[in-house]
Amino acid sequence: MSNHLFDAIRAAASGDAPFIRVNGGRTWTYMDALDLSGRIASAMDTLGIRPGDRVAVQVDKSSEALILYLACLRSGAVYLPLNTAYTLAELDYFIGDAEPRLVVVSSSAREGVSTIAEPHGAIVETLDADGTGSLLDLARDEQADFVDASRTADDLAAILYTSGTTGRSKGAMLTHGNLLSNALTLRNYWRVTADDRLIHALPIFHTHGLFVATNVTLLAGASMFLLPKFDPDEVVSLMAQATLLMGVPTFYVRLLQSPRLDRQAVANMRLFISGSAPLLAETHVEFRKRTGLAILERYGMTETNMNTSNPYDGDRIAGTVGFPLPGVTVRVTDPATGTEVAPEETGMIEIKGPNVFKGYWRMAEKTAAEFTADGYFISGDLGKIDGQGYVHIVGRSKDLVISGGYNIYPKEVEGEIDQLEGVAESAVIGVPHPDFGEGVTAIVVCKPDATLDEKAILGALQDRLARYKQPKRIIFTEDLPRNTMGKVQKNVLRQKYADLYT
Ligand code: MLC
Ligand code: AMP
Repeated sequence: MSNHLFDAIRAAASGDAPFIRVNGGRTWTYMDALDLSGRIASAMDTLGIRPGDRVAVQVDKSSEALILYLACLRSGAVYLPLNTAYTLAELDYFIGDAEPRLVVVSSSAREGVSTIAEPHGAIVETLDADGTGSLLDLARDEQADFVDASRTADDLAAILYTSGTTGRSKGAMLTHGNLLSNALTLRNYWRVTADDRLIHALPIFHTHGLFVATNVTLLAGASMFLLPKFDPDEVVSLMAQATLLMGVPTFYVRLLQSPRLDRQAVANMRLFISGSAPLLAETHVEFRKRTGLAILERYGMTETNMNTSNPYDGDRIAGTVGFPLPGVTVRVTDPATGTEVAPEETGMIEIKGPNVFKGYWRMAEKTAAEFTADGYFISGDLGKIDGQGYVHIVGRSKDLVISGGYNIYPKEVEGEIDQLEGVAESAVIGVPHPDFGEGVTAIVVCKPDATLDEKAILGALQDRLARYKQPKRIIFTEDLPRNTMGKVQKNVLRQKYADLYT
């Protein structure tokens, strides 16, 4: 029997080497993680979880939460992490769509989540940030020597939901093969070894913190300082003991605000990596001036894992996302004709390789629509490949805002605002924001005689949308600019409000 991804993780693990270091707390060795993941997998087996069953997890970041991910790999379950910011209303959809057999939440959320999970036949167990909870109570009495489920490269390891540009959120199905191939490629490209110590300050419910940061660490037999969240002061303090940081651009913007960030502070650090959103060239330049180190920017997506990376040895060029990773093919096509364009010309970025996902959960038509006839995934990102082969991302054809590395789909926010009494219509856009990169902004047209204000609209969105999706500002206007086809001209609005947050 073999388990495609976990066998590789097991092979890279050296028993008594450290895996997770909790600042001011416990250090987990690889052996500790194997032991607990075995017990949790056994507990899930006792609960009736079988290979292919979905396990939805909405818990605070902790060592035990990462080990639960490993337990799912071992039991053959499909890991389905959910942003802790999601409201019950949002959770209801994910649970209904994915039909998980088990839902793991913090104890404070158990009651509320049970009311939506149990009607779908799911069992609800708990796991808290301090490593306690009903799931671990069950695991304590179980055997650690769990026999890993047999899983091939093509079997699902995880489903990560990405919001749809039109309509419902889509569950991106990622296989054992997708995750292993990408993690090995990144490990080699970025030269990660057992000597590396990563500062892990990202959330663990997205590709960046879960697959890029965690799988790469595991496959190198390296270790990580696991922080509950990003705190610039704590990160600067840890740099003396660490070698690697992976972050979204907001991390680097905030680190630059710390007077403690200088050459001395980074003397032990080998590599700073940025991704999930565009890193401003000025951030790259400023960081280099302060530290002497060039941030390495890479480009990825939930559906594809990582596609491109600036080089480890060669020039890391600000404003570019580097070269296609080994084994990944990136091409740029004319969105109207689908034919490949010449170097330096802008078009749609398309991707093919072992990193590309299997499809959207129970959405065969949507999956088919996002692939070309010759098997490339259509990213929705607009870009070009320059004469030296560096990929540049110049825009997006998808209506998407990226704020602090989180994706917000305007259609979802507009849908909530448009339902409110007194709203005639709305347009949600992203405009430059000094901290989050883009700030979610709603332009609202009220019905005649309506008495709505910003506070009333924001108040109404509280329980409907995760905090990071809620607009930072609401602007009222008489009407929305439209083209001759009647389509709202968001580019006009983005220009008009470009200086809102500066
Ligand atoms: C928090 N808030 C945000 C926000 N994060 N608002 C907009 N955008 C965000 N990203 C809200 C908070 O709820 C809070 O609301 C207020 O803004 C200020 O919060 P904060 O304390 O400043 O936020 P903080 O907790 O420090 O979080 C900011 C952050 C975090 C940047 C550290 O958002 C983060 O860790 N982002 C990483 C996202 C990520 O991992 N993306 C990878 C996706 S994978 P209030 O109530 O106080 O007003 C992917 C593929 C790939 O994209 O290529 O990697
Ligand atoms: P997600 O759906 O959360 O995985 O977000 C994927 C999207 O993030 C991509 O399609 C890009 O639009 C964006 N993205 C990721 N990395 C970068 C980067 N380095 N520069 C610009 N955009 C990026």
